[in-house]
Amino acid sequence: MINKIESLKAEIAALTASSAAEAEQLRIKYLSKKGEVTQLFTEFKTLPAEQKRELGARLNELKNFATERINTLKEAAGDNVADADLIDLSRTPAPMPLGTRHPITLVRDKIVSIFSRLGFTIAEGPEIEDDWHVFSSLNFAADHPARDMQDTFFINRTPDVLLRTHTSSVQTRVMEHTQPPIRIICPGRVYRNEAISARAHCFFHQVEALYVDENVSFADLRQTLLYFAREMFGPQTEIRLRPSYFPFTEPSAEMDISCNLCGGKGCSFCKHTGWVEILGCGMVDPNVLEACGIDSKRYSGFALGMGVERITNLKYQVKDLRMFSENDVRFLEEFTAAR
Ligand code: 2U9
Repeated sequence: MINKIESLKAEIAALTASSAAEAEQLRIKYLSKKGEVTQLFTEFKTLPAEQKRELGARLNELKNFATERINTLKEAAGDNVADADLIDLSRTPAPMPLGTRHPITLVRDKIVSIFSRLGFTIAEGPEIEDDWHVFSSLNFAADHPARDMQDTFFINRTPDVLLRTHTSSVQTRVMEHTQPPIRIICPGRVYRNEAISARAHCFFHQVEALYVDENVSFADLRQTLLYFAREMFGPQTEIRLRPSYFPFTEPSAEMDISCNLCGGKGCSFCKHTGWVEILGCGMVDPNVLEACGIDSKRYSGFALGMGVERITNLKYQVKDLRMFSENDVRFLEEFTAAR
């Protein structure tokens, strides 16, 4: 019996198959009910007990060896006829996971699309900027705190090479080489030297808009804002403007919308006021128009700016700003339906 086992083992080790069908024939020859290896098990039953212990182990080893060897031959042959028969080629394939757009992208695209419908076109500019386009052209005083190292990232500690703190630098660049009418929307990433927390981050995203032409008035600004708020948050949305101050606009205002969670009745989200702040705006300061080569006696303009994270928080109630940059798939997958 030992000799038989050893010679079968050598025989099986030397087997070859040029197709899966051939390998299947080998399986039948050695491992089927009447196969040569299986026959040895039948013979084994008739042996005296004292021989069974050693031979049993060898026989099992042979069976495992034969199974593995023939499977390997089948896989190597590739054209696995038996498997191919099992594939239903008419079956609808399993859906491919498509991924989702990032919530900031979704909201940015929505803001841009609302302003596009009003005739605004997209303008973009560099994230690494100079003092003129980020501060000086925008009427920032020489000692304005935003120019401080504490608030702005300066590259190589050079006062004239910095990461933009707002996308207003894009508008100044456009005004420098374009005469009105100008109607642009500027989406982009901005950087501020802030400690990272649930409510602040060292980078975030803005969308700013600028409209410069003859006779542009505060009424044009207000109506544009009302259209935007209702397209973004629903037709029942009300707006209110509160006086504010920015170096680059005069007069300036901050806009609140009626709380989209409680409908203006008052809840913990709007601190029981019925209103939530969403953006800043104003009439472009004549100094800014002049600094960019536009005649402030002939032209006037309005501008507005908003943080995309803030709008996203209002729309989707995201409590912690850090969620936007951690790329936790469980968070991102919540936006599948909004795709
Ligand atoms: C030019 C002239 C004027 C853009 C404006 C704001 C008001 C504003 C903030 C909202 C939240 C920035 O992201 S935030 O921190 N923005 O309040 N931005 S008016 O005014 C301009 C821009 C360019 C040439």
